[in-house]
Amino acid sequence: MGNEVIVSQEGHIGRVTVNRPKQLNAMNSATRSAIVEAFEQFGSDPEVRAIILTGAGEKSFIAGADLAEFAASGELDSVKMRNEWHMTEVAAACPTPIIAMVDGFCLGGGMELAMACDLRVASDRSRFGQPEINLGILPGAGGTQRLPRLAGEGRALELMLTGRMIDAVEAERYGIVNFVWPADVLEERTLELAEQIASKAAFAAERVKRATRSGLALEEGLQHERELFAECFNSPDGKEGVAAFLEKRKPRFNRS
Ligand code: CO8
Repeated sequence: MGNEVIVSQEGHIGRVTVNRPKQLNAMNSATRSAIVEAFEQFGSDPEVRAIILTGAGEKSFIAGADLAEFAASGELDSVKMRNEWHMTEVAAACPTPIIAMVDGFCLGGGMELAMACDLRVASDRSRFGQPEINLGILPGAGGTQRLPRLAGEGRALELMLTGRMIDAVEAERYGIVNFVWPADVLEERTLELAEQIASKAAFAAERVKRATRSGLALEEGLQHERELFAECFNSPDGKEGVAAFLEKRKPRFNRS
């Protein structure tokens, strides 16, 4: 698994830490596979009753997809995306409850992964956003489907159309985050929450999660979203947005 994702366990609590702090924990393909592997491993271990997903360092939870890898990837289609980005579905389907513990930037695919987890807690210095629109693409890892379900359609559209970042308090007000705590107690409070969940009947917890998820009828929406994402990603604006980020300049959009 390398050390880009650190997997550890303490008692009944499993922990998955994305460990690419120099890239603000942006996820490349290897990171995503390691996250999937960790969720599957913990999800099939009856000793593990709650999982914490977090990012290494004090600056970022996960700053989204690794844009350098994105820039190097060829044309995308929805099948390729499903194969490479199914970690959100794995998180949502994992029988064990997952808490996303956010300290710092929670952006793009990072926010989409957090939204696929069951609870989100954040330090007061965290910032959330779906900045894909700034890159000429869209939140293609479930964002267009999960954000409206958490925050409501109006707020979701506002965030996805402006690409603006919001702080943790606003994210809590929007319904994206369950709890906001000072950074110095984030760890301790999250562990308390995880222990509380771990102390309940795992059999029932799994079914609470499954029943809640099954009501969402996400599949059609996710497939539609993948198709639209691939169109954006393969478009000149999509290439321009990612290239501009890597070249540290403003993008020139609307190129056809
Ligand atoms: N990918 C790759 N590298 C990144 C990323 C990223 N997403 N974010 C930051 N980095 C790197 C920077 O390039 C920089 O590297 P270096 O030091 O080598 O120049 C380092 O991390 C530190 O970043 P900054 O210097 O930019 O730090 P700042 O504090 O100035 O800014 C920001 C922090 C605001 C977070 C800024 O880095 C930023 O805007 N990052 C990009 C965030 C972003 O746009 N995320 C969304 C990506 S798209 C996505 O996630 C789509 C998901 C859906 C996929 C669907 C299926 C295919």
